[in-house]
Amino acid sequence: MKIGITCYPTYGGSGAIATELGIELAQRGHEIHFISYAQPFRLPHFMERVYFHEVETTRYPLFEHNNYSLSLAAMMHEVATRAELDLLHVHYAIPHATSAWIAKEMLGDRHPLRIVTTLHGTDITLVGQERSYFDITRFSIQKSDGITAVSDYLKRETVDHFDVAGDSIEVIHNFVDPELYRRGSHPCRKDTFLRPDEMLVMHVSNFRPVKRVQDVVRIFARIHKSVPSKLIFVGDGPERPVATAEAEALGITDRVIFLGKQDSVAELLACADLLLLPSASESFGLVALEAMASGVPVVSSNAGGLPEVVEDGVTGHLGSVGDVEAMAEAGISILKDNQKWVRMSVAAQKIASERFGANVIVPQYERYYERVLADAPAAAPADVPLMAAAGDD
Ligand code: GMT
Repeated sequence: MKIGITCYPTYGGSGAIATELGIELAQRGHEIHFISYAQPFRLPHFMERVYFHEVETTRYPLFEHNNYSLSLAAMMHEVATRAELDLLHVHYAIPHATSAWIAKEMLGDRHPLRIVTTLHGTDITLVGQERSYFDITRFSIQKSDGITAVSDYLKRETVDHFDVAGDSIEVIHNFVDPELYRRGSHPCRKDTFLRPDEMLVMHVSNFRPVKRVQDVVRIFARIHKSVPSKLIFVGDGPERPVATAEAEALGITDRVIFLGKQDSVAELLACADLLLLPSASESFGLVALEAMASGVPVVSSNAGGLPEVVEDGVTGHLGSVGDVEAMAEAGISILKDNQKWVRMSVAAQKIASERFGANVIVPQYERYYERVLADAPAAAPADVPLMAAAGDD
C-alpha cells in the first residue's frame, strides 16, 4: 500500500506512535509518505520506502495568522496525486482530519483517496470539546472513512460526546518495539545521579497541567521518606515551574533532577526503578507502556485508559486522581520489596511485548486499512486529468 501519514512531528505520544507506525509499515513493504511541518522526531535517518514532505506555510502580509491547515491540505492533495496514495492516515483529529477531508474533496472521484483518522486523546477529551472546535472536530471525524481510537476509554468518550456510532470506531492500542526497550541492552549510568543505595523514580511527560507534575513531586516526597531515592523528570513544558516550586516548598530540591527534553527515553528508562504517572486524564499513557517494556513497574492514576495498560497489582498500582498518599504507599510497597519489584518487572515486560508489541498491533492497522480500502468506490475514468494544475510543463 502507499500510505500518507500526518502527525504532530515534535515531542508527544501521538507523533511517536505515528512515526513508529510508519517505520514498521515501511519495513513490512509499504511505501510511506510523512506529510508535516517538520521531520518527525523519531525518524532518525534515511530508510527505504520512507519519504518526508515538508509543509511550508506561505508568508504574505495579509495572512497575519499562518494558514497551516490549508497548506497541509494542499500538500496532502499534491502528495496523494503524485505518489498515487491509497490512503491518508492522520493522527490527532484537529486540524489533520479536516485538512485530509479538504484534500479528498479536491481530488473528487478521480482518485478515491481513503482517510483513516486516529484519535489520540486531547483531540477528543479537551480540544475537541471546547465550544469553538466542537462542530469542526465532529465533522472531520464523521467525514473520515475509518476511525481508530487508542483505547476503549477513548472510543467511549468519542461515542458519548461526538455522536459517532460505536461500530465505526476500531480500538487499536498504542504499541512498542520490545527490542528497543529491552532493559539489558542499554548501559545504565545510574551512578551519574545516585548513590549505590538509592532508587531512581522517574516521570516523563510534556509537563502540561493534565500530567499533574505537582502530584509527582508530592508522591516522591513521601516515597523518599521511606526509601533512599531521587526523582528524575524527563521532558519539559508549561508546568515545570510548578514542579520546581513544589520541590522547593517540600525541601527536596537536592533530590529532584530535571533533565529536560531527551531523545533516547529507552536509555533512561533502563535505569529507572519506578515510573510515576498521576495524570488527571490519559487516553492510553504511552510512557507507561514504554516503562513496562523497560521492566519498570508503574504507579499511575486510574484515569481514562490507564487501567487498560497498567494492571493493578501485576505490573504496578493504580490510584485515584489526586490521591498522592495512596500512590506513594503503592510506590513504597514496590521499592521496599525486591521480590515484588522483580515479579512486576518481569510481568510488565511480558505484557508489553505479548499484548502491545509492534508485531501484535501493527498488523491490526494493516487489516484495518484493507477493510477501509475494500469499501472504496472505483476511480473515475482515466481521461480526467489527475492533477488540475500540476505545473509540470
Ligand atoms: O492528546 C494529547 O495529549 C496529545 C497526545 C500526544 O501527542 O502526546 O497524547 C495522547 O496520545 C498518546 C498516544 O496515543 C497517548 O498515549 C496519551 O495518553 C494521550 N494523552 C492524553 O490523553 C493526555
